[in-house]
Amino acid sequence: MGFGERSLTYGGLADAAGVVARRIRRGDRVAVWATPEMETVVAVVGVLLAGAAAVPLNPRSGEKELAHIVSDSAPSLVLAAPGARLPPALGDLERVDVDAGSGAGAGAGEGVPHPELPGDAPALIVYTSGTTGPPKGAVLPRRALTRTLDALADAWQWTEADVLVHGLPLFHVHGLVLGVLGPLRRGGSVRHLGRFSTEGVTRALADGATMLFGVPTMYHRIAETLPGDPELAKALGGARLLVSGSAALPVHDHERIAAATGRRVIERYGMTETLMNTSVRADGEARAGTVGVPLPGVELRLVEEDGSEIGARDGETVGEIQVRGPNLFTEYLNRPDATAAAFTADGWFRTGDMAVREPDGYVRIVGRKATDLIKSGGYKIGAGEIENALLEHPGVREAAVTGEPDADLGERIVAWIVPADPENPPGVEELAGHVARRLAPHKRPRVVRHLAVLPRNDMGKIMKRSLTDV
Ligand code: MCA
Ligand code: AMP
Repeated sequence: MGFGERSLTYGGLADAAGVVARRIRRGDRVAVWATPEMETVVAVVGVLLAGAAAVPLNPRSGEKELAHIVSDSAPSLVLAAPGARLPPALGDLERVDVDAGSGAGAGAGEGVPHPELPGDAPALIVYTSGTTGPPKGAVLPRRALTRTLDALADAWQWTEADVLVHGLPLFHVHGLVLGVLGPLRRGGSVRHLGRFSTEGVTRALADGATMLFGVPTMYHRIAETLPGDPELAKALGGARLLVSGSAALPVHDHERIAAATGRRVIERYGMTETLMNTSVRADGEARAGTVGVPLPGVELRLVEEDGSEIGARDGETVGEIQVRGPNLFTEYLNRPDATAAAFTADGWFRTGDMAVREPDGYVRIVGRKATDLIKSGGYKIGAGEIENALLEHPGVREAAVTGEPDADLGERIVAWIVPADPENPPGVEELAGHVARRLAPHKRPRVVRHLAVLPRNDMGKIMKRSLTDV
């Protein structure tokens, strides 16, 4: 495992994580200050070794978001890299510094009990946005992690010989489960870039990495860079597998990358709550614009509005994707209402994603049920939580948030504001800073538009579909 110049062997990881595990009680919830560094991996592995559940925290979370996550998940302590500055919102939580070098393969982790745990014991609690209100904690059992990673190994012919490179954040499923626990489960290697850059990708692939994981924004930036960067084209051309996920990769970017490198990016489709559902297989046809076929163990169906199943595989009939399988979360922490609403009576999870199926079973996602969910840079962001944050600004009387198409981010967040003082409306910098400080920088509006009134229907509900820049 490598982060920049630093690296850790399996023996070193076992030792350092063993030292962490000794500080943790089985069954507890433990917060992890998830900076893109080695210490985050040691911390998460230590928590899992101890039989506890890790709650990864975005180190850029604002006060309000952090306060919510900490009070909702009630962790017994927070693990952090030495020297990391923790904000006041973490309050009185006991802090334990993680020493990634402890023992350094000398056996310091020996003697740590490896509890036998049932598959439904919680492993991770990952916070994810809904359409309204604060993010919900998806409780991911140990079984979901192992089953999804083994299914991906089958689909991607992923082995211990693979060296994965990526620059994904470590507080979401993509970077943490697929990007870190994935290579560890295979006994392979991972090189984390610290932060994504096309130079970092070139260097790692030229130096023997075999797989690249990224969100569409990263592949878009690669596609933009390729024409002037033959080294990048060569490096990508030599990779075994280029995988995109977390949002749709536009066909234009697929085609530009294929033309410049001779390699096709494959897409997989997942969700925080379900881990991975489908993928284009390494031995299958990489068809741009599709997310492939259901992974081993995953049942997938499309349903009509009334819940009836769509049997047709005509590439035309659109329905909501529902899934069932060992890859699913068990519940939203402290939210039995939301958990119940997320499942049908017979245990299918309602994804809210709309899709068609091709005659050969390939799934093509065509949209989303909720207009109040925005995918920007691969992050899922609820319009409601941004509206609430905006309404806490003294210069804002009314607010509505929408997502607009953006070539780089997929969608960009747009705030429609009725200012408290029309003579002196708050600008984009002011409101972006306000939201970034309270929630997180990726949730900040990129565009602010001022209106005299918000368009509402007879019921008083804001008509978001009429909020377009025309
Ligand atoms: C700008 N910045 C600010 C402000 N404005 N900070 C505070 N206040 C402000 N007002 C800072 C940002 O923090 C950042 O800092 C820099 O300016 C640029 O920000 P931005 O343009 O937003 O982003 P970016 O740095 O260009 O990042 C693009 C990205 C990122 C790398 C693609 O969006 C990303 O990492 N996305 C990955 C999302 C992901 O992993 N999703 C998985 C969830 P600085 O320059 O210091 O960084 S989905 C999932 O897990 C499911 C299961 C699935 O299917 O995968
Ligand atoms: P999150 O809640 O952040 O885990 O994001 C899950 C959502 O990301 C899914 O419900 C989809 O809308 C979207 N998503 C993930 N992978 C893909 C993909 N390959 N193509 C299109 N959408 C995707």
